[in-house]
Amino acid sequence: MIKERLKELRALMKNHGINAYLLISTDPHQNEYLPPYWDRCRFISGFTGTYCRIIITDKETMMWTDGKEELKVKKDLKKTPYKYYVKELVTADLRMEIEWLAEKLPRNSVLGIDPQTVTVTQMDALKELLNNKGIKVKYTDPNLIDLLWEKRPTLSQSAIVFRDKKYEPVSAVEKIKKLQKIMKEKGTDVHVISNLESIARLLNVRGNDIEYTPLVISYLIVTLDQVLWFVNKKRIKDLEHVTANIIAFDYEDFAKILKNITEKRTVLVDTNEISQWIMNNISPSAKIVKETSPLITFKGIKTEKELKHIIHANIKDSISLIKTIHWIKNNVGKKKITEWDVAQKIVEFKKEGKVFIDLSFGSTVAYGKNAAIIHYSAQPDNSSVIKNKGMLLLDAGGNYLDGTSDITRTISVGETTKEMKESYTMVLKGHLSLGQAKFPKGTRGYHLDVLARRPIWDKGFNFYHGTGHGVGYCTCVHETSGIGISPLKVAILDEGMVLTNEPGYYKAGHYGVRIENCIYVAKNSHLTKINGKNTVLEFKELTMCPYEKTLIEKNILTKQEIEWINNYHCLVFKTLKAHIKDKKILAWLKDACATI
Ligand SMILES: [Mn+2]
Repeated sequence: MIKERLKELRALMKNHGINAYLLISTDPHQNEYLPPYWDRCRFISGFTGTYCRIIITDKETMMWTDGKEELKVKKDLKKTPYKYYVKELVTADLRMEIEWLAEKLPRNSVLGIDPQTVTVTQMDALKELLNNKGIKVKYTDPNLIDLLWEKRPTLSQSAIVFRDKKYEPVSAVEKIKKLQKIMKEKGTDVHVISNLESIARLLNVRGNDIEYTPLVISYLIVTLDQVLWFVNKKRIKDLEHVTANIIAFDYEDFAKILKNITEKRTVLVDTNEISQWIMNNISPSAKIVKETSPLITFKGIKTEKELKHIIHANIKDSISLIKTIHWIKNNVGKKKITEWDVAQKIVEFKKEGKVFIDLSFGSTVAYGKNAAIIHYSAQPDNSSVIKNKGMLLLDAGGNYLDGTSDITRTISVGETTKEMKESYTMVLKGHLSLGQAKFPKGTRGYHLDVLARRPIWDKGFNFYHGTGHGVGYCTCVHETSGIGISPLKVAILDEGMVLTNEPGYYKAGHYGVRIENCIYVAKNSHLTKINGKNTVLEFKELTMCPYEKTLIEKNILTKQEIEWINNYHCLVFKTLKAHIKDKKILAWLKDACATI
């Protein structure tokens, strides 16, 4: 089937005068997780993972993916003509892909690209790379895959939810006014928005258009006196909500109206967010102002009231994981439990939490050597039996009306080796060192990355994923605000930001350890100033789940680290005590949180 599709695509390429076609696993909104409607990479390759880039030439088919997809890519591409490469570090540019392409094609060849799947920033870099290699670009609109895709899935038709005041104390009207004021100050009069998380947070709307991500597929154009929302109008049950000069248009009308409304206007665009296709559809008479969207800050910084909800959502989510761990510890070795069974239990316990919507991503339940595969996901027909020996890694999160969460715990399910304990303790040291950091205002995510990595580097190891990512508010588990802790995250950390702290260590073929808490940035309560001037910030814990005491090698911890662990465990028990009704679970938790 894949071979047939490739044959058809190559015929189309020939008709369009294209020598190679580039496919990127994203959509017109630059989503990380795609609705099936836009999963063109899966259609043309059979790849079921999330991240990939594909180049198809007349003779070859090549895919690039990242470490967390290694297992999937191996399995999915087995019976296809695809070759693949697993990247150690994922970057936004396409240097590696273009270098490969330049070796395969003579100069003056033409590369076809769907301009909806690249941001303006990516396209600028891509043009330069291609120019250096003498390769020309041809935009295809529509995407060539769409022309041969029969029985294509449809987009969500479900009703759009307008959020309750309880969760959104600041109304859409107020937020829009604030945005318009900023636009005016910047001397701009139109702002074009394609990022779905920005639209959801600005308009206080949610949907279920993408698995695990309660967003609404739409575009938004904000002018100084109007808001134009391009969305499937049939999905708005109660048009009353669409007030305050918000006018709803059909999604398909976006490009046409964009061209008209931007005529001779000054347009604010965030080139890291909007696609080249949007840029191509702005009136040529418009003056373009390229700047970070003010909505990045709107999203990234949670208000005090939002934080209160987020704290509550994280308590519920922590309890669900505690119940899962308690269930595993009570049943392992007594009856047959597979990774898949645990994944089902996770959902079951999360559903007990009030206003739970769905998981915030597909849970990872990885036993033994499977945990060395980052983001491994057990399948119903292919999942390991958990024996009462070694370690188990659990990474799961939920979306609740009052917040989004993400927790990882590595637990012991029986006898463990000294090496495992040392590895666990090494990761815990990194996790504690970052979590306990006090830093001056102005510090950026990448400044702090070394804190989590140092204890791991000291042992001659490293981990190939980010140390932390921003977490949304009933939106994306990987927030699109650019916040995070990794060498690539440059955003300045500020009060009210929610992110994760998740160092790890993976020994291929043996085991994996990751410890992850959701945290938020707050003013430090003791040190108020650095050098008598700057505000001091710190992280506060959102996740309330004990570390695995049986995996802690106390003799390689410092006195301070032991104190941090004891303080955290004390806080966990104090916070959760009133919320846990089951006496057995409460007794288990008390023990798990006892002083070491
Ligand atoms: Mn995470």
